[in-house]
Amino acid sequence: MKRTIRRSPFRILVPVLLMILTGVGSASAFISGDRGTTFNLTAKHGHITTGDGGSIPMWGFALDSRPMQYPGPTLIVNEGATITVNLTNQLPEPVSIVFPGQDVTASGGIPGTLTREAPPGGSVTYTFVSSAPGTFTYYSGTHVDFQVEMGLLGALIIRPSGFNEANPATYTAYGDAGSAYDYEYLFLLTDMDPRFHELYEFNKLFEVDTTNFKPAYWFINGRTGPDTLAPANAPWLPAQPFDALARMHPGDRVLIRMIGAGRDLHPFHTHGNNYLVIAKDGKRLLNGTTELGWSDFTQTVVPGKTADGIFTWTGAGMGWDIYGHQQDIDNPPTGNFPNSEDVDHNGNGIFDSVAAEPNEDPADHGLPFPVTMPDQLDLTFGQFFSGSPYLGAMGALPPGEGGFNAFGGYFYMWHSHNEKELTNNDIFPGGMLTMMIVEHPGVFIPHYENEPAP
Ligand SMILES: [Cu+2]
Repeated sequence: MKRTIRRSPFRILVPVLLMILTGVGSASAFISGDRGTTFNLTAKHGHITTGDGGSIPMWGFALDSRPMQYPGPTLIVNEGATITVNLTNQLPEPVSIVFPGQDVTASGGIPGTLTREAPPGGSVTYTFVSSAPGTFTYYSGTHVDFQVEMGLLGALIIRPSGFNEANPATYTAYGDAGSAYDYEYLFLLTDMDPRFHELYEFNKLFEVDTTNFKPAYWFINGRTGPDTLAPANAPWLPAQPFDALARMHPGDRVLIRMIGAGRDLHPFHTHGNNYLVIAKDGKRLLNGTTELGWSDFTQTVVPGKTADGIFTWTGAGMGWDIYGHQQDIDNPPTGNFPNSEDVDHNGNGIFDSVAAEPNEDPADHGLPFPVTMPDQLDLTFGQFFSGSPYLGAMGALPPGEGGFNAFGGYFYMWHSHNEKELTNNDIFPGGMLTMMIVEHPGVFIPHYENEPAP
């Protein structure tokens, strides 16, 4: 299926240049992580970057010989496997890992309060059987108030049996049809009081009092806004490999996995639509086959807990045809186009589709855009508006406006609804803030790494 939106060369060139600069639109549409049954993690020192240009000393987990990362590697395993995590400690105090929800056997190392620990320079091994699918977290079980603050945490995702990454038709979170999805995204939420990190950097650990917690940074997947929108593995964020940009088409079922991995709770809020909460703490909300999930638009993401939601957006209820089918926008939609029902409204040789899109709200099909667009001189635009109100279409914008919207999608902010958390050290906007983009059905969004475009 070929996409052939007609645009002037100028209108294509400017967005493409800005995409290269910003990376928006090229983010992963899947959860970046490490697959396997044995993981060799090292607890070590490193630095991360914040959206206000800060550099924060951190402790974090690294896989094999890779640098420390924040959060730690996302461990993606299959249901029923025996998982081994070997932890080596390069930090100046004992470190351990707890895996809430897993029945863990620890061996080696030294005894600790919650589990066995790796002493400085030493190691410890944890094994467990990944007995049930779901969204889980892992974090340090030693000196927790400080070590979690410093970054010793990560996500654990257990795939249900029958899951095949290369076949999106097998995608479910919990093995049942109610948890089936097209795309999945991780939102691991953390917070940070940089003063503790500065005291550590200046060798004043004895002055750290974590009861006096005043966070100034809030993270999604280890990044503050606007870095959340940069691509996964962006070279300028070497210790923060995960993006947090969600992309979908109208009608797609999108699994959102939320993890409270910091010290504070955060009301994570989706614009665009409600979603169905289908699981808590890796447990599917079912009574037999009866769905116990509820519809919501804000999830209170609590430290140590996880929640899963299924989000869908079709444009239903907008009150106008989001594809502009009866308008002359020279925007050929997908499929067998043009066909007999399509019309060249203004006779310029470019056909406009009249047929409804697969997930389109029939009540809105063909309805005109309800207002007259104000004159451009009377508007401010920002960087996310394509210049056209129609999905997948681009329009003219004044010089310097737009540019972050490569495919004429609709942008919705997904963010902490504690508005203070939308800052980087008191600078707005930033913090726990990212975007969801609804893309035209013809825009290719890969389901997995290196999926070939059709
Ligand atoms: Cu909002």
